[in-house]
Amino acid sequence: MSTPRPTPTAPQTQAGNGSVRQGAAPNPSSPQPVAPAAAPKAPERRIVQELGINITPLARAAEREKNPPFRNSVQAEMLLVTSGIFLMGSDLENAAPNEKPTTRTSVSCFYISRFPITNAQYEMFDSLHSDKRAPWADANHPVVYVSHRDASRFCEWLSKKEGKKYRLPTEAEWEYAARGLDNRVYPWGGPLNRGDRANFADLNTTFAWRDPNIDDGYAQTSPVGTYPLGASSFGIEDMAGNVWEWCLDYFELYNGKPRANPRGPSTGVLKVHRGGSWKSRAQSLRATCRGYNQGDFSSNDVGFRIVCEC
Ligand SMILES: [Ca+2]
Repeated sequence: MSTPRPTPTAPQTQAGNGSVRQGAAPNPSSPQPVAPAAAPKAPERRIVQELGINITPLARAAEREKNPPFRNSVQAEMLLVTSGIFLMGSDLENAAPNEKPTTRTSVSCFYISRFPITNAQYEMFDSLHSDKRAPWADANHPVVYVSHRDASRFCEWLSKKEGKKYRLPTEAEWEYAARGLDNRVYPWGGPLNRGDRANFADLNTTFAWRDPNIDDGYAQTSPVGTYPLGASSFGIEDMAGNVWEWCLDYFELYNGKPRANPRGPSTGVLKVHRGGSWKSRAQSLRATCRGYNQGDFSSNDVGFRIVCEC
């Protein structure tokens, strides 16, 4: 196993290693994108009709009643993300060009795992993968050294095992699960200025781009669930930092046209991953930041979480 470059997974608009612009921390006072209202008001109605989705509070309540959370056969907690419309991408000054323009996007409800898939869970599928565990990692650390194909095969195995439709999250599902209905910069809101929200390149690391003023407790990956205060509004944890997470989509640039349940191009080479990792600076942990790599790429800072269709 060759040692990967520090952050070969870095989003392509960067000069390198895990962030879009070195030292460009998000400004918490920056204007935020306008959040869509829970119940669509007049300006939203046309978009709601255009994207064909019911996002009223009553509809969301019905979805929650119909789709209670569950724990699956690999002991992954599956939490519901209710249908919604959000502004995908970012027009903030510190956003990368590939996060623009913002795009009105609808997503139908889905389950997503509360945490990234762990070593223990992945090894139920492929016991030999234990030989690839990172030397510092125990069973409860997120699995790494898994390619997009490996992650997809895990989903196929689980689907067959349970008779459900598991797959990787689409990039839109991932971003919506992280940002919620109020279009947060980080899953918890923001900014990232303390050590109890996410695992990134903090003072425990030796990277040149580390933040020497924040101690998140880990120099490499951390056990899943270490940062409950970093949960998104849907209760999904570890979305920012720890490991990049493969998404279903091939990478493409946004074009600003409203989209309903987008799945990316039908063909391509580069697969998207999201969320930043233990190697990344805070900037790359923003929920709109996009990384990508070839489907057979694997690294010690790229893992995945799973979606189950409702
Ligand atoms: Ca860290």
